Amino acid sequence: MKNEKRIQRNEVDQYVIDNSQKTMTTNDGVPVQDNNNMLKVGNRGPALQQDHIYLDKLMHFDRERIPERVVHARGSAAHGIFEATADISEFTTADFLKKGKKTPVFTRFSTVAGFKGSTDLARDVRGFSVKFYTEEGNYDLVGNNIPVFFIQDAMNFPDLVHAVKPEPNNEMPQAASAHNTFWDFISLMPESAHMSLWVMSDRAIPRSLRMMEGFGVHTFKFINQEGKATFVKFHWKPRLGVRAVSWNEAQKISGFDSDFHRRDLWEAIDGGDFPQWDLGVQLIPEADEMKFSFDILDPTKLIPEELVPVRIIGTMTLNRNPENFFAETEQAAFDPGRLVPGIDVSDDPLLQGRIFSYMDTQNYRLGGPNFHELPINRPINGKYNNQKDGFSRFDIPKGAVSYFPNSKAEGCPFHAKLKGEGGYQSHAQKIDAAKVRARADSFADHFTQARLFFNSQSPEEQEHIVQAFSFELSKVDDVDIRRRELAILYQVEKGLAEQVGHNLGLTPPKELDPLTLQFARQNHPQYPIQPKKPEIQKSDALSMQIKPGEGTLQTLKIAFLLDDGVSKASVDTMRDALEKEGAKAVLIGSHVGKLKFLEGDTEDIQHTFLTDASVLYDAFYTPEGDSVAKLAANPDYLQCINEGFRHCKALAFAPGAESLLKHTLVKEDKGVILGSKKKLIDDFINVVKGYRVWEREKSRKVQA
Ligand code: HDE
Repeated sequence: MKNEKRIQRNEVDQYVIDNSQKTMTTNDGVPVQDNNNMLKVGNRGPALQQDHIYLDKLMHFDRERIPERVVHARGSAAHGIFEATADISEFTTADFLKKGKKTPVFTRFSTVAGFKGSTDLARDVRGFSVKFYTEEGNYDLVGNNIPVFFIQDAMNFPDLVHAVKPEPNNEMPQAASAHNTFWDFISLMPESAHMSLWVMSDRAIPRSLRMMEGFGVHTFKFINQEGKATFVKFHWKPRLGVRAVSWNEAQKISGFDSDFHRRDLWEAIDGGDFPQWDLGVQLIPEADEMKFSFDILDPTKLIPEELVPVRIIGTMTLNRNPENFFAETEQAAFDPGRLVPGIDVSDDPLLQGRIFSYMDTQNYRLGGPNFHELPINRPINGKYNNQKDGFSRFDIPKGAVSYFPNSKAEGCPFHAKLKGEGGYQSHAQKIDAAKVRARADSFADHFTQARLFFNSQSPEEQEHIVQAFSFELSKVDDVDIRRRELAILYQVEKGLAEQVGHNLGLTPPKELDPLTLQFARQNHPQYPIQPKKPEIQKSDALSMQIKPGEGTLQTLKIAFLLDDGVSKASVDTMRDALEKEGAKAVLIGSHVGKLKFLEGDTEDIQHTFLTDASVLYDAFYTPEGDSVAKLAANPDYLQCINEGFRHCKALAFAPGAESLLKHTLVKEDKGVILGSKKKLIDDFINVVKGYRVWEREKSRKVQA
């Protein structure tokens, strides 16, 4: 059934190797007769150096690791298809964006700071890279799940990364920004204020990779048939909505399942629940380049959707897991400079700097200039040029001619236009300026959009931001750094600085720290520069709060907490209703294997209180039956309920299970669902549609 739903493989997959029914061979294809014993002198004797079969195996093993990505090392990916759904030919000639066109894609999500084996639930930005295998060559949209960035100029990037990575003397902490060097850097760089608010929000701890937005971050350009440019910002909007977990949950998930996001993506695709995102664009005519109160080339700014609406132009569906993590996910080489006709870069100085770094890093990481020939990186339309040789050349170019122009190969390969094909053309932009190392004054307003972001959050979201700053800065042991960062927060929003200050036992300074000012003046000698009046004070699109009627149960995981003796009827009525809504009901008992129902029959279960924990689920249901007495004495059950309550999740109890409440710390509220059959089910579904009962935090005065 799930295979039927899969979309056909693309050409890249002709390289997939299947060992089934094959005889084992060495890497040279020599059949191996004994894969257990080295060649030895006698059966107890020393080994022989002539053992080619052993050497072949170990030589390969010794080289099985390649350098991991300097940033974004931890990632998970999937294949899929992009379908263009709107006619935008007046703006771009990009072939894959022509209405109705379907293009294979490979999409990789990642955390930034942690090493390859680090936890998925680190507080961090998530990478969102999409490789489109278009008929005009590969196009990579290498974005993040946050629409802005920490810095404005690529020159600062290695320093930012050195600051957030584990400290070089003791290599601590792993995959975490809550340490001295990160906040030392950030508190000296007021331009990172906006992004640091996003990273301290729950956007940095997504519920699932399938429930995140994606952003191209920079402004790019669309180029049309006449060579006319239109500025464009890219957005990916998840069909499942944007969801996050709470920080306390995130930390516990890291312990119970550090592959939580990777597993979730894999299992969803494997089970036929293909995640989808709509691709949206914000289009800005060239004439409007300077129209806004901020500079559209500044990557620390977003364009509020109220000023330029997002137009949906296509849909991406991820429908196939990789066959092999290393060959595909690890060897995938993304590059924001990899563009196709109809799309060009803008002058954003961060983007300009990225163009060099990605190509360079792939050359190093993948061992030379032929990484394009790895199956996962190959363009589906083929590549034909005169480039030669280099490490690991897989293709075998034919003939004596590897230069251009030539007559001996009749001028082949041709220039695109000689054959009447489009070919890539850069935007013929006119520039008249001096070469300088400097930054535009239009990049000097660092706080207005940070304030816009904060003011656009719900009270609960704001509270989470306060808690996140408080957590991170409490882990910083240098009071000067704490104070410097508080001064930045004060510029963003007095109340935010005061609340964080309270948690740190400090009064936030009203003025930026002299050291921060000194650094800001390296870029803007007149800093602070009076900002322009912002167009808006609040933008709904920046909040993750679910609007009434917009929530869905699709693929949310609901734990049924039970034990032997549970009533099958009580399980099945709820399970059927939830599954109709697209949710996943998971039975959790005290042992794996056969669960015995009150009615006598059995069901195989996979999950237990030993292997699982409340943080791995979105909501809880306790059915009735003889199991209830057992659960009352089960500390893992009680902890599950208490934690579910703390993390603002919905908790439903069948009428015969309500007595369990008195053993827990739960206080009844709209998320504690009791009642008889239909009402119980309807109320439960309604509350879970809202995802979390965040209001509970306020009423209990306890952080989730
Ligand atoms: Fe990256 N970035 N980056 N970055 N980045 C890399 O490329 C770099 C930036 C992003 O799934 C590296 O292949 C510089 C912004 C993603 O494989 C490296 C600058 C955004 C990924 C690199 C930036 C990103 C990377 C490391 C500042 C959001 C993972 C390994 C000028 C728009 C791609 C690699 C994947 C990876 C450099 C800033 C997103 C070193 C110099 C802004 C999603 O080349």
